[in-house]
Amino acid sequence: MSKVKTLGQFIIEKQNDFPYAKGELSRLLRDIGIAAKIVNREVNKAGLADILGDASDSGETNIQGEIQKKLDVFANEQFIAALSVGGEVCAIASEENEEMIVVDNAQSKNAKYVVAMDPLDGSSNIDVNVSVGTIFSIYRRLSLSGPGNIEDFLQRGTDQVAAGYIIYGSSTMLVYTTGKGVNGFTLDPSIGEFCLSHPNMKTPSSAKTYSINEGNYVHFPDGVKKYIKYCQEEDLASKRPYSSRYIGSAVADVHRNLITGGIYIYPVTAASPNGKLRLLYECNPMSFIIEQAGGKATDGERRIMDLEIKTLHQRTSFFAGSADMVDKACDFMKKYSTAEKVK
Ligand code: AHM
Ligand code: MG
Repeated sequence: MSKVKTLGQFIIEKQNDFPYAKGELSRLLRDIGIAAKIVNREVNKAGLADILGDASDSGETNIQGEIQKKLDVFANEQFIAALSVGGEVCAIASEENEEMIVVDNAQSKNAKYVVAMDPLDGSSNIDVNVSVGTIFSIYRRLSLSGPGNIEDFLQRGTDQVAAGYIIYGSSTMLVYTTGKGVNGFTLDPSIGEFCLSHPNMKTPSSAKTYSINEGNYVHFPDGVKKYIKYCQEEDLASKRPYSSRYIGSAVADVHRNLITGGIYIYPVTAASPNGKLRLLYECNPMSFIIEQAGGKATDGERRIMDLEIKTLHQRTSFFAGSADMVDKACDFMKKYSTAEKVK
């Protein structure tokens, strides 16, 4: 008997852990896995096909004013299509769409979930063969029936039913949680299946990697500046100086730090006075995973998953990773940055 356990087998095996709507959440996760395989196929041949570059000659931009790459568009379409026909979702929120996408078709009549996603995060890395990712977050709808509405998305991170990411890296992995630990699956291209490779992932409470775009140093809050200096100081007991590792794809940076331990920080900066990353479909799902793996995620002061959410594309500063390291960074924020600077 093969010891390989596929994502599909694992989901079914674990579905009794789900608080409700067992078969439906299983099917939804399966739909995400299928879309991920299709996106993976395209990401992997990005250098071969004429798919690199901006979405249109005119430089089509998404609602945050960033240039969309063709693969962003492709990934967005694939996930929306898979979730729409899957029948378990009544609305989708995506980084690439200003408004939520209402799913109102025959299949979605009894849908109980909404999905928020960043279909292709780190897209500036596509052109240079560096890891990118998909992030997703699943909520139970609050509305009772019919198409979903905006209130269905404006729930706190603590209300997430499941969350995960796919990293299209040197291998492709899907990592997810339903609130009962974190499990990682590696895509075996020879059989076309995600196979359980990282059961019950736990992140070390402390480590020696810090990940931040230090090019923005001059614009960081004082607490972050002091924390970076702390990371660079020599101290044998705490194994400092730490190593600096920054890929520029949050999924890849968070994934590495999840496995080896470390801290990822995207603070407020002059260019991003509210932080750069989005609460709904980047920070909340990654925070759910990190916490489930034993780590912590804050905005420098408050737990990310407790933050109130008012808009789909709301941004926040983000300090996430090994618990002791996040605590330390927050100590520096408390000591050297006024509350105004981190809000
Ligand atoms: P994106 O969603 O437009 O790709 O932006 C999010 C990305 C993160 O993946 C990454 O950590 C960060 O932006 C990098 O930003 P910067 O280049 O400012 O360091
Ligand atoms: Mg993104």
